Amino acid sequence: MTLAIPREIRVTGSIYDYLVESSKISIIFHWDSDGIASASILKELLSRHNILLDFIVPKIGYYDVSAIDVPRIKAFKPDLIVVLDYALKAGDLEILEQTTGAPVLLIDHHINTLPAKPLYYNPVAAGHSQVMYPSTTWVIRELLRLPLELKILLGIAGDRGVKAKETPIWSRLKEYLDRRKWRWEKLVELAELVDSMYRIGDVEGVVRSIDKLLNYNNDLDSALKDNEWASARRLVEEELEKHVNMQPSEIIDNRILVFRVESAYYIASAITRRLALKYQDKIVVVSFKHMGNGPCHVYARSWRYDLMKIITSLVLHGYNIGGKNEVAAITIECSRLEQALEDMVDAIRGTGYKPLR
Ligand SMILES: [Mn+2]
Repeated sequence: MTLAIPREIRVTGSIYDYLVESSKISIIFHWDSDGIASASILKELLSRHNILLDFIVPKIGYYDVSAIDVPRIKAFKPDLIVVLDYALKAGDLEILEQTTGAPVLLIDHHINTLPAKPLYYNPVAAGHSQVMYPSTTWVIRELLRLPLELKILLGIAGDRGVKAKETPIWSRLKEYLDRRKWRWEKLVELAELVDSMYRIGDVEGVVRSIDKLLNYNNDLDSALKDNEWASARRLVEEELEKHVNMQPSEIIDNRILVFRVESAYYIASAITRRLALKYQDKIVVVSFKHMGNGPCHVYARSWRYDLMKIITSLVLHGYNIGGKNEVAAITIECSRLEQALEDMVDAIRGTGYKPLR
């Protein structure tokens, strides 16, 4: 499947030509492995040209234009802004364009509703299946017709983990892995290492990771031995260990276990995953308070019960919630955390505990 190349791009031949015609580009990228790998791919391509690049990490945990350092972009005066793997809503993208006066080139694969603009490349928002686009690196690969390499795989490993083996593109990945004699688990491990930078809240470390990936130049074994990533990973593991051994603060209907977690790290999703693995016949609900600038969350995850219905019911209550059958996550102002926890528990009880599948 190929993306239709929009008219304006076709004039100059390709998106690559469009990029290299710029002299200054601000690149806003998601703080996770896929975002970092995507930024790294662009840096590698553009560094061969005389283009000034400024890399910008949005405020971790937030997904709107207020998370972006717009004054910094204005001061840099780019002639193009590239947004990678970061699902801003259409209105926010418009604000970004209007306040900076620079066009926005968007490359992403998150579920989103976007107008059909020539510089918006989100095949999932354009109606293609999400399983065909497991990462933003995969979208970039297609757009720029790049050969498979470490950074492209890292994006997939970060977003899909071991589940990448269940996607339709797995056979293509497998062929490449066999040729390089790489095991997919090693790529998932690298993604864990790289993701540790944002989990400990090290924004500069996130930016440094772009260059680290470039310097490792497709050498997986060396990347896995990176000291800075490894020590961040150890900090994250210690923090997770600390919380995974605590007792639930409430048990409801003998099915719901409520945990209250406070951390200065961005581990709401990771800790919920660990606890759900430990209590596989229950529904784990984590009320997460970030002890810093981050957002608060209520997460629910289960291996046994279907949580899909609670998403619709909590959306009706006006919550900012996302998820799948096995997981639901509310992002909430910390002052409203207790109320959100209560509403999450009520919503789960309202489902009548329907088993998964
Ligand atoms: Mn992604």
